[in-house]
Parts: sequence; C-alpha cells; structure tokens
Amino acid sequence: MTVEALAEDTRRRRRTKLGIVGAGAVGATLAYAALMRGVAQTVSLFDVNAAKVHAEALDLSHGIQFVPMAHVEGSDDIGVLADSDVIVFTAGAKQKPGQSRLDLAESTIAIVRAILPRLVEVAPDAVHIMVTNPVDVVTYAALKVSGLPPERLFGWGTVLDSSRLRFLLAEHTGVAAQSVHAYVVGEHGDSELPLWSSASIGSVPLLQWRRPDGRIALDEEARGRIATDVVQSAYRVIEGKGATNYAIGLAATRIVEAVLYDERRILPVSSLLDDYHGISDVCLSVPAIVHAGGVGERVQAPMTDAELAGLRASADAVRETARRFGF
Ligand code: 6V0
Repeated sequence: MTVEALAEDTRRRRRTKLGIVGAGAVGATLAYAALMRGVAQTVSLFDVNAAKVHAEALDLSHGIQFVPMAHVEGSDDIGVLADSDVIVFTAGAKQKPGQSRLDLAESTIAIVRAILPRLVEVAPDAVHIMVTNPVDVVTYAALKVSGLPPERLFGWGTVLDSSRLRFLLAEHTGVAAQSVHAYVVGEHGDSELPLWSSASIGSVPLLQWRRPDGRIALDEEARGRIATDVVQSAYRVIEGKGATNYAIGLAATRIVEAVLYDERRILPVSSLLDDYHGISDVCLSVPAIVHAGGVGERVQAPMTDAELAGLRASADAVRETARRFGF
C-alpha cells in the first residue's frame, strides 16, 4: 500500500460508525472484534437492558488504550445509533439447548417489527446486517417491515457455516483453512447444504483432492460426515457454553469491513433472491458480492442437479416458516 492509500484508509476509518443492536453474547463480542481490528471510529451499542449495555460499553472503553483509535458508547436509547454507516442487528432471544432456530422466530420477528422502523429513522443511510435467528426469515420480515431496498438489508446467512465447513475441510486434508474455497448455501439452519461440486483446495477441485497415498480424500461418506458436522457445530457449542460468540463476532466483523471499505468480497450472505437459478421471493444465502451499497450481484455458482434440488428444498422450508408468521 502506498503512503497516500494508507492515509486515505486511516481517514475513512476515522469517519465511520458501526452500530450494534443487542449487547448480548454476539453483539458484545462483535464490538470487541471490531475494536481489535480498528474497523470504525465509533462503535455504538444499543440494548433494552440498560445496565448490561452500559457495563459492556464501559468494559470495552477501559481497553481503548490497546486498540487502534476508537470511541465506544452504549445506551438503552436507540438514538445512540444515529447516523451509523452499518448497523448489525443481534437483538433477540438466545437459542437454548435443544431449541431449533425456527423456534425462535416468533419472538424475534416481534422485536424486528418494534425496532426496524426506528432504526431507519435514526440512521437513514445505513446498511443493515441481520444476525438474529432464524436469520433468513428475520431478514425477509425486516425487508417487508422497513421497506428498505433489498441491497441495503441482508442477513449474515451462511458465512459462519461456510467458515465452519472450511475449518473441517482444512482439518481433514491438512491444509490451511484460508486455502479452502467452499460455500454453504441455503437456509442458515438444518436444510443448508455445501456446494461440493464447485469447491476447491488451492487450484484443485475438492472432489479430486487426494491423500498422500493417492486415495480420494473426500469420498461420499466423508462429505456426508462433514456436512452433518457443519449443521451440528452450533448446537455443540451451545450445549457446552450456552452461546456461540467468538466465530460469529469475527465473521460479522469481516462483513462489516467489506461494506465499510467497499471491498467487493464474495460472501454467502442471505439476501432477497430474484430468479437465482429460478428461485425468487425468499431470503437465502448464496455467494454474493458485498460492497459499500450492501449486497450486490448474486454469483451464479455452478450446481449439480442434486445441489439445485437441495437449494430449492431449503427455499421452500424458509418460505413456509415466513408464511407461518404472515410474510
Ligand atoms: P443474548 O446474549 O441473549 O443477547 C441478546 C440481546 O438482545 C440481549 O442483551 C437483550 O437484552 C437484547 N434485546 C432483546 N430485545 C431487544 C430489543 N427489543 N432491543 C434491543 N435489544 C434487545 O443472545 P446472543 O447474543 O447469543 O444471540 C443473539 C441472536 O443472534 C440470537 O437470535 C441468536 O440466535 C443469533 N445468532 C445468530 C448467529 C448466526 O450465525 N446468524 C450466530 C450466533 C447467534
């Protein structure tokens, strides 16, 4: 990077404001990860639990000396999010052991109805990223409630699931997760599916990757086990510690950066589809270009007939839940 480019990058970071709705396990960890990476000049937290949001903001502020220049604020007044550039929505009930993400829909949709119009009022130019589960249904509901254009509001989707998939494939093949290129698409939930046919390790198609003894590394049995592991990952973390927070905090920070710095990264976010492989009018994760305006072009990933059938089934599952809640 040239000196001029570095200076411009620093200036941009100084002007930016990240707003976070919900200062729970996910919201507070996102704030922490964002501060560590120096994503924005101001990180603002809003939560209905005044004691909790003030305490989180204070705790984070006490560490400000050790991170790139930033300011943290927290309030139970939504005005604290005024003029945010990006707002990440994490308010909602926590997923309890044994509870599916769809079970959470009713309470979270009520929160969306109550808060979204106010958010649009205080931060009219923000890009909104939904994290609250069930994220695909919540994203669809939020679009309807807010009337925002579909590119300006999208869901965190399967970015974390894809990162879990890459971690497991990296473990299985003995290469770095950063060298694995693979996407989980569909619902962030039980009907999601990995796109095996287009995945690769380095420049080698994943299905052709061989072990040192020459055998194919990812036969059908191994792929099935890994796909199940990806879906079960969150449940296992929740069973052990009551919530998932670190990976989602890091992953959410990545997408915030893609928006704030107009990075045009391809990320599997959940957005409103319009004739994506023939699928329309449902929010679902597919690889898409994320930039300053929010979510851009959905990348037409090549799919086998079985993968396409899986994506269609996932779309039906999400649509059915949305319909159950009047959307
Ligand atoms: P948490 O720790 O219970 O925090 C939720 C916070 O939201 C609490 O502090 C509440 O006080 C607050 N809250 C509730 N209602 C409101 C409201 N009306 N206005 C403002 N704040 C409110 O939950 P956690 O942080 O663990 O999870 C939050 C949401 O993220 C849940 O829906 C999770 O299921 C979801 N996650 C989504 C993931 C994804 O990959 N999409 C991953 C992890 C969690």
